[in-house]
Amino acid sequence: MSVFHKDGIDVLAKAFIAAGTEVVSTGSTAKRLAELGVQVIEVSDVTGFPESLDGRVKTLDPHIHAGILADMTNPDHVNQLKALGIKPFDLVVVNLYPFADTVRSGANEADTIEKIDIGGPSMVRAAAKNSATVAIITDPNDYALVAKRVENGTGFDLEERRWLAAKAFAHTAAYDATINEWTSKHWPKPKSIEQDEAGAQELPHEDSLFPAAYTRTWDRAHILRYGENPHQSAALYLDPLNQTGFAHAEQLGGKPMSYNNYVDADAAWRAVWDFAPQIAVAVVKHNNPCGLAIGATVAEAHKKAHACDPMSAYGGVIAANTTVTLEMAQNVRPIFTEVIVAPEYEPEALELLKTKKKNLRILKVAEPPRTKQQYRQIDGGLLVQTMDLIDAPGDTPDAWKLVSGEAADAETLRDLEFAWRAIRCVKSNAILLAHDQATVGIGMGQVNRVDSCHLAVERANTLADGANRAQGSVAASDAFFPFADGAEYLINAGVKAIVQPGGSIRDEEVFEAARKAGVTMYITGTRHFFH
Ligand code: 93A
Repeated sequence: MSVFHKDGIDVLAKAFIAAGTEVVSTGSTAKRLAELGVQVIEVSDVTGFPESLDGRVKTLDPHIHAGILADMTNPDHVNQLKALGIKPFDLVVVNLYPFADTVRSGANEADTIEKIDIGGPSMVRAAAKNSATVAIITDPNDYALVAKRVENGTGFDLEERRWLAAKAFAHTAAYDATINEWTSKHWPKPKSIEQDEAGAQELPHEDSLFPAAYTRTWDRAHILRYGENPHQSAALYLDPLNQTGFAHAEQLGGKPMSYNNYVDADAAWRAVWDFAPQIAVAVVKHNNPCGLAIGATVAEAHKKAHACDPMSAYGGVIAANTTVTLEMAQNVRPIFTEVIVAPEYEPEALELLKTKKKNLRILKVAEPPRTKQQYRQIDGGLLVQTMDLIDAPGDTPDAWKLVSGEAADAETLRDLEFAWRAIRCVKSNAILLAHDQATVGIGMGQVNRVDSCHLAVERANTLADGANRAQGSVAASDAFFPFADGAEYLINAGVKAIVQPGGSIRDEEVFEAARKAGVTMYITGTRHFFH
């Protein structure tokens, strides 16, 4: 028995004492077991070798490993062990050095390396390989089960030992993958090797941006009630190296999160942080914003975001990038909302939401998003890309090129920049109309850009009071206009300025349509497709 975390070992100790089990153990585990009254044999007494090199060599010894690996159903192994004077083990209990915890704690490199367990996984893998005669325990949740089997003297049967072995291999695989993730991030391929690799393929992005995509490990958090639809099963897995991200949100109220809640709330959470340090609120439905705004206060930002499309906001998800105030909570109260996510809540705001909106899932997330890679499974493969963050060249107005009309005044430019940032989270093809740093009409997810233009204008102009919000608004397009028709439609609807990537072979026709109408048009050179 060799465990880093000593929690729960009293249960085992009691069983070992009751059964008169002979226990071999390492340094501090042995000490703890002895304190609990177990007759324990120090590992160095078995190996005849002191625990050395600051504990790096404790159990790495044939006296231990032959005892674990001997298949006692094989007479030859039995004879060899006898000749060597080595006793076989029936049970191995190991709890590895906490590598992921150490990385998360911000430990320096030397301390992190020291927490790479070598002897532990060797014993785990040896015992798992030899499930024919050895039971391997790596999960403290199984201690009670071990105690039961030890106390009643039955031990584990073969089927049980194989299941334990499968669990153990999953454990060491995940452990190594986490180490791999850390090392590939911190120890990238050096220039010296790249230069010496004859004919090395030039990669457009640095290899180290994709640490261990295929061997990435995720800890299963819990099974979800169902997936995107009730007939699909689903689970949430957590990144062992990021315990503060959105997936680790603290839930302060409401029903359990559903699969779709996670998808939408994560999208909303990402969207609002694209505007930091400004105060922003997003209302998201089906992974698309139906309102997004910046405000002087969070309540104002929410009011503006909600006003974009009050009908669609029904049953939506709300995200704020700052503390939710009582004023905002009061405004949210009458709106049917699935999830609210924010870094913090005023106590009175939280109280109001918890008591007056019992079904509202209230999430608190410690940190802005920092995920750098995105994965998408395809049949027989996995696509990996770096995340689309709003920091590409071309994302700020100083990098834009004026191709039509007069340079925008400060207020228009502010709205254009807002619209450009907001377009990042709208599913393609995306056209977004904005006014006063708030969306007023969003056309999303259409298979041609003109339809998105129609939708954005229609949404802008379908408020109950008959307001024509397209008139005098600014527009952003997530990718270039392939033809002039989309831009013309926006111009005819009264849009006063447009920002778009440019790059179409018909750019000149598009620019010309804007020039003819005296509409300001900027090109960014960057696009923000989102599928
Ligand atoms: O440094 S090690 O890789 N070298 C070893 O030989 C070894 N044997 C067990 N780490 C080793 N262990 C690990 O020590 C176990 O996996 C466990 O996490 C820990 C228990 O040490 P102690 O009983 O002194 O707390």
